[in-house]
Parts: sequence; C-alpha cells; structure tokens
Amino acid sequence: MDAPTWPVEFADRYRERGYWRGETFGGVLRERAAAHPDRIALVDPAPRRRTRTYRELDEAADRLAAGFAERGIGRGDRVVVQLPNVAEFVEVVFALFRIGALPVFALPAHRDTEVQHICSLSEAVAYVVPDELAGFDHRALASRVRKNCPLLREVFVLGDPGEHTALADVPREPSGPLPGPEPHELAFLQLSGGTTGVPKLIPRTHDDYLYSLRGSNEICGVDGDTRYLVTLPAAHNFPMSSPGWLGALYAGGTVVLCPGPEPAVAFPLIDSEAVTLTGLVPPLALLWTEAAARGEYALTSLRLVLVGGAKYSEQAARRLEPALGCRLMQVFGMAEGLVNYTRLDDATETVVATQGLPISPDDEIRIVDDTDREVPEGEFGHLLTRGPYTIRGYWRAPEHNARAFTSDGFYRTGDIVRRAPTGHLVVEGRAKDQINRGGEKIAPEEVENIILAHPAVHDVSLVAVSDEFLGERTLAHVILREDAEPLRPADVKAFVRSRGVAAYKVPDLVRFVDAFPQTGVGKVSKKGLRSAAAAPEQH
Ligand code: J2J
Repeated sequence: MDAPTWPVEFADRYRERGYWRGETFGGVLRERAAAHPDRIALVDPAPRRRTRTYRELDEAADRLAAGFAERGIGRGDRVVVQLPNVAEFVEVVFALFRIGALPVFALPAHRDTEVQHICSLSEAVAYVVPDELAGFDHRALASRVRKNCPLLREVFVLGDPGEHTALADVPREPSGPLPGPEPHELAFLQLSGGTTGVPKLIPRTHDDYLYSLRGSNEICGVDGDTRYLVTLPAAHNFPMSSPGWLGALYAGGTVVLCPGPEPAVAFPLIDSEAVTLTGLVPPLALLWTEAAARGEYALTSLRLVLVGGAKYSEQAARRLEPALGCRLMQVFGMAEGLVNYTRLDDATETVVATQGLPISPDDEIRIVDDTDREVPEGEFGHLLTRGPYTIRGYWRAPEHNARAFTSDGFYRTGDIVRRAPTGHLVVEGRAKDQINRGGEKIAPEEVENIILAHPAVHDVSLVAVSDEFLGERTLAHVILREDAEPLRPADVKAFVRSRGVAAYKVPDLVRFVDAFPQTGVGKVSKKGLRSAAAAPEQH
C-alpha cells in the first residue's frame, strides 16, 4: 500500500454521518455541467479575456482525458502539474481526475531540485509545464529532469513545446466514458511544506477532499453566485480548497484566475469581474489593506477575504475590514487536512485574535505536552488532530509516518496552539523545524544541505528571524572551512540560486560565524542562533 488510510470503523462512521458521499471530482463536474451548462465556470483574463462555461469545461476535460489516455496515461498514474493560474490548469486537472490519474501539484516557483524530487518520489509518467514563466524556461527544466527520471515518458507544454509535446497537440477526439476512479481512491498528491530535507507527498481522496470543500463552502457562504478570485498560486492547498477554486466550482460559482497577487493586477479584476471572495497570505493582506486605503478602486463586490497560511497579526487584522469594505475570516489550515475558520457570525474580537474552529464536528483536536498528555484547558501545547479529511499518513514514507502520526492515527501538526475561552484555536508558535516565510514554508534542512555542498563551507544552520512584513525571514549561519577563501553573503545566496531551487528558499541573510551555540546535549541550538540574530549582516 502506498499510504496508510482510515481504519474501516472510521470510514464507516464518516459515510454514515454524510461526510463522505461517494462523489468524485469528475462526476461533480459532469453534474454541474448538466444542471447549468451555460453558466460561466472560469474566467481567464490574461492576456485576452477567455471564459469557459460549465459545459465547455466538462467537454474540455473529457476530450483532454481521452487524449491523455491515448498517450498512455492511465488510472493511478502520477502526473506532475506545474502551471500558473490559467484555464488550462483547471482543464488538465479535471482531465486527470476523469482518468483517475493523480495530479501531483508543483508550485510555479519550483526549480530543478524540487521538481526532480517530486517526479522521482511520485514516479511520475508525465509532467505538464508552461513554456516560459517570469523569464524562466520550464521546457529546459523539463529536459534536465527527464534525463534523471527514466519513468517520465511525456512532457506536455502549454505554449511553444520546444523538444516536447504541445498540450494543444494532445488529441481531443471525444471518446466513450472512461472507467474513472472510485470515490474512496486517491484524487491527487499535494505537497507538504516539509520539515525534513525533502518535501513529502500528501495523498488525498475524492471522498475526503470533497467533504472539506462542502464544509468550507457552508462556512464561507459559497454558492452559485460566488465569484472566487484565485490570487495565490492555484496549486497551493489554500486557494484550491479553502474554499478555493475547487470549492467555488463545487458550488456552481465562477472562478476568476488572477495572473498576479499584487493590487495593481488584482484590484481592477475585482471591479471588472465583480469578484466576491478571495484568499490571501498575511503579507499580501497587508499590501492590499494599504493599497485599498488609497481608494483608487471601488471593490464594492468583495464580500469576504480569507487570510491564512501564516500568523496574521491582530493589529493588521483590525485594519482589513475598514480598508477593503468587506468581511475578514482567518483560516488556519494545512494540506494534510484540518482546516479552521473563524465564522461569519463571530464577534470582531474573535475574528481578529483567533485562527478559528475546525470545519467538522468530527475533527478531533488534542492539545498535548511533550509527552503527549493533554494540557489543562486554555494552556498551550502541541496540536494533534485526526478526522474525516485529515490524512493518516504520507505517500510512501513509512519511517516519517511513524514520527508524524501517533499510533492511534493523530497527525502531529507541529503547531503550538491554545484554545481561547470561545473554543477557537489560537496559533502561538511552532515546534516543527520549519520556517514560515509569509506563508511559504521552508524546511531548513533542505536549504542547509544545499549550502553544505559548497566546497568552502564546513557547516551551516538556517534559522528564522522575525520580519515586520513577511513574519519570518531566513538567516543562514555559515562556518567556513579553515583553509577556505573568505566568502561574501552574496556568494552563498548565488550558490543556492545556482543549484536550482525556488527563489523563496534562497537565504535572506547570511552571517559567517566561528561556531554555533550548543544546547546542553551538544546539538546546535536554533534558539541560540535566533537570539544572536539581532546583529547586522556582514558584507
Ligand atoms: C498561523 N499559522 C498558519 C494561520 C497555516 C488554508 C490555509 C492555509 C493552508 C496552509 C492551507 C496559519 N496562522 N492562520 O492548506 O487549506 C501554518 C501552520 C500549518 C502550516 C500548513 C489551507 N495557517 N499556518 O498554509 O500545508 O504551521 O497549508 O501547520 O502550506 O501553515 O501549511 P500548508
């Protein structure tokens, strides 16, 4: 088995209680297309405005599914999808859903290191990329990755294909119905933020993910009139499911694909497309709040903005509603499952100062000390959770699963939380070795391993330092080899960049030290490094 799943008594209960309804993504789209074929499902505004009705999206998914099947992509096969916020992203994903092939979601920012890892770990048979994005040639990246991944048979390119296959050339002849997946089977693999050297893959089923969408829609009031703006990268779990573009499509609403998250791009779209709902990470929420206060755009259609992915300061949260003229909802979620929202009828104090309540009455929450014993009510501790849409284990990672899950199936989130008197969760911090750079998650070990490959580097430790805008930035403490030529911070950053990783993983700051602070037991003290971090960077 590729990943642990829910024990049968849990699965039975989740079905009895109506959480798992036996639907699949392919089936849901088919039903919506039958119910309201001419309603607009997608608006892709750039470079020229294109729309897809539900019928068009349904047909496009069918045709592309037939073409993919003809190219040998079958049920259960993994296909790495790395596309920006465009209509084709949604079409490709639904085509794969129809076949029962599993999209594996890479972020557009990912480079050789990440894509190589994701393709190898998932044993992907195909990889879907844009030709170029933000001046970066994804075809060349695909060619390099293909050399190292013998199982990767196909590269499909949106745009000019170079040496690969154009997505537009995949045959689009309609075919008979494909057998398709069962609701309890995997729908896709999502990426974990990662706390170890390499990210893990998160296996999500049709049943469990569709429940999280239905629950999110109910909490956020998503219906057929919702116009959801995909501001963050569509591949990330937050804009996909909380309630996200999949939630909006589930409800028969309209999804507007935003080509960039900055106010200059998003605000005119909100006005011209009458956007009602979107989701932002805290740094973007800050930018939007400041930009909206300038009053250049009406933004009258906007009803609700969700903010999550990283800690949102209470002070910033208080300013959002008056500036944007809409409701704020905080969301504390994770691609592994559990998602918490403040509620539309919560008092302002609760909305600005807490990270909400779980979606489901069957989300089990435990707040425990270092020995897994529950802490007294209101005190903080480690958040453990299990429930009808929280995974029971990562994909093909038995050793990691033994650490990341309790023996009775609770996921160790790595987050430190407490319960407010209202019962809402408040995120106090983090026990996991991860840096949250404005919602973008960085596993220090992954970046440390890259820096260690530099011939002049003896040892390195990456820590978070607090930052007013991003919440956290990264600082690399580097010990050079005794015989090495001195390096500048810029050399270390350029080295990391040259190894091909997402730009957000390049250390913001680099400092050269002679030794790391040690803990009592002789391990590197990350806490010591953070408190020593106040000193300025050397040049
Ligand atoms: C503090 N930390 C938060 C918050 C996530 C909705 C929203 C976010 C994600 C997401 C998601 C936080 N305050 N409001 O998948 O569906 C940190 C926690 C958590 C980790 C998960 C969704 N919201 N976090 O961010 O898988 O540390 O999902 O465990 O990327 O982000 O990261 P990720």
